[in-house]
Amino acid sequence: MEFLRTLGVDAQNIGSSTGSNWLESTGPSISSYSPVDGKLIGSVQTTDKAAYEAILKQAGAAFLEWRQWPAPRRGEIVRQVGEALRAQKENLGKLVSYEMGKSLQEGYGEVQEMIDICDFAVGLSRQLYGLTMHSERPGHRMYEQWHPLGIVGIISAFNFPVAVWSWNAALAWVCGDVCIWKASEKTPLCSIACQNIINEVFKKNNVPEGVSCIVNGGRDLGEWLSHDTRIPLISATGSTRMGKAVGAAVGARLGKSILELGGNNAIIITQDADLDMSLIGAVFGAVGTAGQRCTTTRRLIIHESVYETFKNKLVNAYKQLRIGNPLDQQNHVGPLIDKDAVQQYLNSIEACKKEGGNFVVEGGILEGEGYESGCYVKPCIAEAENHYQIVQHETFAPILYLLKYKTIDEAIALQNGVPQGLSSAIMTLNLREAEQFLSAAGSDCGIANVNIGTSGAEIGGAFGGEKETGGGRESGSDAWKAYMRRQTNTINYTTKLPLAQGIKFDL
Ligand code: UN1
Repeated sequence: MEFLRTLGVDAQNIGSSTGSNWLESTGPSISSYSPVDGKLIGSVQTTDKAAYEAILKQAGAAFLEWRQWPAPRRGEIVRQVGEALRAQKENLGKLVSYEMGKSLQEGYGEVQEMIDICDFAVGLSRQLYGLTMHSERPGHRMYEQWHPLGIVGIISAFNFPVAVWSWNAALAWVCGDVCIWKASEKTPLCSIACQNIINEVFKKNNVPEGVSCIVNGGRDLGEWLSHDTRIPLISATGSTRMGKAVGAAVGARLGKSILELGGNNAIIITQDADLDMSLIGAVFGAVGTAGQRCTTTRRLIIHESVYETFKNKLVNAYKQLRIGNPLDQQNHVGPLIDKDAVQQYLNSIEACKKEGGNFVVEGGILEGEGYESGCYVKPCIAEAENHYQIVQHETFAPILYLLKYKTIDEAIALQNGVPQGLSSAIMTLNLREAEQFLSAAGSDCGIANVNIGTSGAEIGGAFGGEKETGGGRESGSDAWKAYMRRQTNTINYTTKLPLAQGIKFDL
């Protein structure tokens, strides 16, 4: 496969890097098998303690230099990273699709998100604004500045193996920070490919060695990063269980963290919804990325008057889904990431049945030609109740739960009645319902949409959610502020020293 060679991931790779330097490590190697066909793609060497220490040292040294580059010049580097990604969109999109298993369209879409965040960050590099405040004292000026923070540790998940890193890295770089990225051990080759792509840009521009580092490995590496006081900010994406461990470790040393964890996203389909439009949003939301997005639609909360009609539309639509090799653009749905994920999918179906769930579209593993990897499953739909334990839980698989409601208050309560709070949506042409859903008494999620599904957020908005989703925000809006330290400056240009709050203090 030509794209593997072009991206430099076809052979045995070393997995630890400070940029152009690939470090020797004695760590055990991780083999990356494609869920598409079960074949070995390549392998990486995990980072051992010595390589980790060398990386931390180099990153620390790079920061001292990089923080002094003017932000717009750092932006220029990120602009060139965006260009390099444009040139490699096809290859990198294919690798994402092959190593992770999402459809090729979604693989390209993921690289497009990387390009978009680079463009966003370039503009941002001239807009890292602080406020000017009016001092209560005469002849004083008060204002605030945003300064670079230091080393940012990025822990990313398998489901967005390249985009989530770039949301963090592009912002961190224009903010003057340096990054150490630990990719998921399920998609390590994506991290090698990205490092290879940006290395050329960095070398050409004499960017200090250490501005972009990668480490590879499992839980150990995550723990080293989380406990390391040399890393002021950890940005972690993944399960709530992982996030609680990272959040506790970083919190115990009073570091900062951005946590982007599980979702249990619902679409409310009201009696005033455009049902055809709702159908596309619901089906793409539920089966896209084989149900492995944080923003995947897991629950549909449907008004009783349109419940049967919409259920039938869904059942028909599911019959038309083509499941198979995601690199073949005929197919809508690819495989799950691995056999563990398949087992969890099966367990969840069992659990749902035990609690009384009624499957209107049955699930199951696909077998036979093209399905040899054992990771292909059928997207399924169950009528269920919100209080079922399994409905309260995020299963990273294409299982969709149907819930019925009578009043909009009840629908909003169901939508909010889960431990997670990432993405939410309402399908309605009724202004009152839409506004109620978006109000302070409406959806409790970080993302709330009207007449759009739950997945497929643009990079321009802040991305993240509340409750067990972790509370962090990445990507657009003013998410950049988390990557900098705020400094309040007060300057006295008089010959007197008046104290704040009118305090008198004479010697
Ligand atoms: C994730 O699943 O971790 O909104 C991120 C979306 C994508 C990002 C998902 N833009 O579905």
